[in-house]
Amino acid sequence: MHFCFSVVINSNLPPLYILTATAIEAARAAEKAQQIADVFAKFDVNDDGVVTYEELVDGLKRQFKAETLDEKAVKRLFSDLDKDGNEVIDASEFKLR
Ligand SMILES: [Ca+2]
Ligand SMILES: [Ca+2]
Repeated sequence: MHFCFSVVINSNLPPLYILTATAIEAARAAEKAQQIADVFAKFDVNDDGVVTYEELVDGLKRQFKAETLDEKAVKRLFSDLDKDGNEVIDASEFKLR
């Protein structure tokens, strides 16, 4: 313990701190990836690995408990997410903020 403290105090870039920070970053990134995967799975109802426009609409309705949605806004969201323009959103394109 004493050694750890002296490392932290004596160095401008304490290795222990960097290690801890990196581990926390990695854990956060993993957690975020997991959260995105969870949300993606909720939208991908038929579990074929892609979210169609219909699945996005249904998913958003469930998410926001809405009967109707602003179709223009959903279309814009869909085309924003569908980066390669193949009319489906795959997991790598799926990044709701
Ligand atoms: Ca699907
Ligand atoms: Ca796509």
